[in-house]
Amino acid sequence: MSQYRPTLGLQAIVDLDRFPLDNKAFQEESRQTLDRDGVVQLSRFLTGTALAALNKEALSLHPLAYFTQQHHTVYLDQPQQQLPPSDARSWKITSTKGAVTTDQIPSDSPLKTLYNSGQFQSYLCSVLGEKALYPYADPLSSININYYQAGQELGWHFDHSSFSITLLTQTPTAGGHFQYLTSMRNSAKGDQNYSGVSEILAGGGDSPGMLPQQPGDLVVFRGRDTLHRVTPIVGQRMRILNVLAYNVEPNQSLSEHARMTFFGRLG
Ligand SMILES: O=C(O)CCC(=O)C(=O)O
Ligand SMILES: [Fe+2]
Repeated sequence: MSQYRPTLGLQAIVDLDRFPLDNKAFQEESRQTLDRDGVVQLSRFLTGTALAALNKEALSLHPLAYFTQQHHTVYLDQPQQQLPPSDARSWKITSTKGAVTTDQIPSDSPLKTLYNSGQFQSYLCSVLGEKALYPYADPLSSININYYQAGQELGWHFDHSSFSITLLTQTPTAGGHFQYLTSMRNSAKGDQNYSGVSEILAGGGDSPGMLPQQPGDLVVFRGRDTLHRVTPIVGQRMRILNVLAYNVEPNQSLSEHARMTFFGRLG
């Protein structure tokens, strides 16, 4: 027997009293924080009802997750073995996580309501300084649920994309900390900062900042020039992170190579 589940509207998903998404002053405050820190964290953004629904959904979809382990550099390239082992271009980074894709998430999921909400997208546009945001043209990449199990991690890296939007719904038993160091390269100017990045990989340099994330938090993050990682998960409770991915141009698909790597299929 199928269970009746009322579709939640935006006001039932987001705490709009604390986070008035269409308020200009609130948008401006978030934009300034993002520009200054490279990250905006809205603590307990989700209502308790939405958080419980999303966690239940993520746990029920977990058997469908595709798990991968990758080796790459912080720049997401293939390690150049001919360089000295201490060089950031040869230093091998490991990333392991599982992903459930957009097409596997029910159409009435609060994740989809939030992702498609005009009010939410307008807020993001004003915070990010973008005119419009578009979903991926392929059926897999717009919304993903990521699972990090015991021992899994995302090693130090820079993102290809200029921004990411995530919603954490479950913290692990221990570990799984999001750490970051801002302004560790200047990709717009082609400055990869090999020496500074190599120093961090060797355990030196500045101590990274840590984002103390709680279930229900929304994070808007600029990861292209900010070196970041998720430390290994410890214990049996998984870390569960929902990723809302948008494009700034219409009709874009995630590359076939990336889809095969992260999802094991194209559609
Ligand atoms: O899991 C996270 O919080 C960050 C994920 C991340 O950095 C990435 O997917 O590139
Ligand atoms: Fe990242």
